[in-house]
Amino acid sequence: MYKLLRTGLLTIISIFVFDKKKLFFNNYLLHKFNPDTLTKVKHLLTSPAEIVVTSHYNPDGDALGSSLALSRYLTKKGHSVTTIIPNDFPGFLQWMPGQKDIVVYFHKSKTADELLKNAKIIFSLDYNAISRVNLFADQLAKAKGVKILIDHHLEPEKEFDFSFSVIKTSSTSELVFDFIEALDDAHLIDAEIAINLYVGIMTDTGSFSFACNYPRTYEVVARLVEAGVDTEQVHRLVYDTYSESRMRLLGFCLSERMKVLPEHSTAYIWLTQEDLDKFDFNPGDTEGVVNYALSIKGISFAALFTEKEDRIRISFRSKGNFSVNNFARDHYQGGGHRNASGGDSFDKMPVTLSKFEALLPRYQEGLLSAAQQSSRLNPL
Ligand SMILES: [Mn+2]
Repeated sequence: MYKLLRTGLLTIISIFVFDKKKLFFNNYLLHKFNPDTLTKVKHLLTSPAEIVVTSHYNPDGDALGSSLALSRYLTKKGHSVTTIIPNDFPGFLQWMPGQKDIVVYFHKSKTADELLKNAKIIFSLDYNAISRVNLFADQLAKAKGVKILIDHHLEPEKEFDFSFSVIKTSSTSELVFDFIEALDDAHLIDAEIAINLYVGIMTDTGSFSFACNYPRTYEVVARLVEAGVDTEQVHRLVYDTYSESRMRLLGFCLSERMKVLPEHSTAYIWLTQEDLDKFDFNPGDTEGVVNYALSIKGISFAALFTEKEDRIRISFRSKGNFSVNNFARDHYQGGGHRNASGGDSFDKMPVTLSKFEALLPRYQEGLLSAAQQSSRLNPL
């Protein structure tokens, strides 16, 4: 009887251990690319070609970092490469290595159209749908070049010829590192490439505070530091760059424009066009503002409503299991990641805000459980 019990127990334990191993193995595999896709892309890149690297509208640190790094890598491989982005990027990124060579579609649409038309290969970095390049979506859709996606957003479109889409990763920049390594070219990662990739990983994880629970992220970062990144200096260059008016706008947001709804574990901030004018608004000035609302104890859902000419742009952030990707998709024609997404409202500000508040009771259970979950150390 005792023997039987012991055998049974051992079996249960071994199943449990096996499952854990399998789980770990699967997670690890998620970082690896489809070998068949990889072989084909590797073959495609063997002879020098005209290549265009593109990224999304309102490019952020990851969009630029991944694009600049991939462009430099491909240039080192002997290709003729141009990076095209739809519109300007914020001032706090205007020191990144190689950024002067970027073609900004808004300013040079003719040049960009020619490049897109003639490109043999077009990379799409850090976005999951062609519409995300906004200004040149039509030209990109029409372009004859082979389209290759490298991205970490949910639900990528099927419009691409080859797709390296991995959700469980910190950033597209991390994937570009994986991509270069998978092509056996890790030795080509120099300081310039490494700095760009590091900017992408650092900004997309909010300086390693979210989307960074992957051992692989730290392995990659270790390699980037070895390749010559001064992480402290990069942090200063990106974050210690507030203008006085931006800092005062942040103060205004927190003192005058933030509403906290503890009963729904929610906090939101709203800014009208008038507010923005008062603080001499520059693109990028509200970057990160929404995270302050989320960092209040007990808050699991935060939103920032910014009035634009024709719409109200909304940024959503959440903690834990509450999916702002679903929330933005279901109510604001948007999407993104589970804990960071965006959408639009076409109502005026007061209506937008009251409609938003009216939605919250429907999500009560999820909001409270996310708040509870994020206020304790969860079992390993
Ligand atoms: Mn990204």
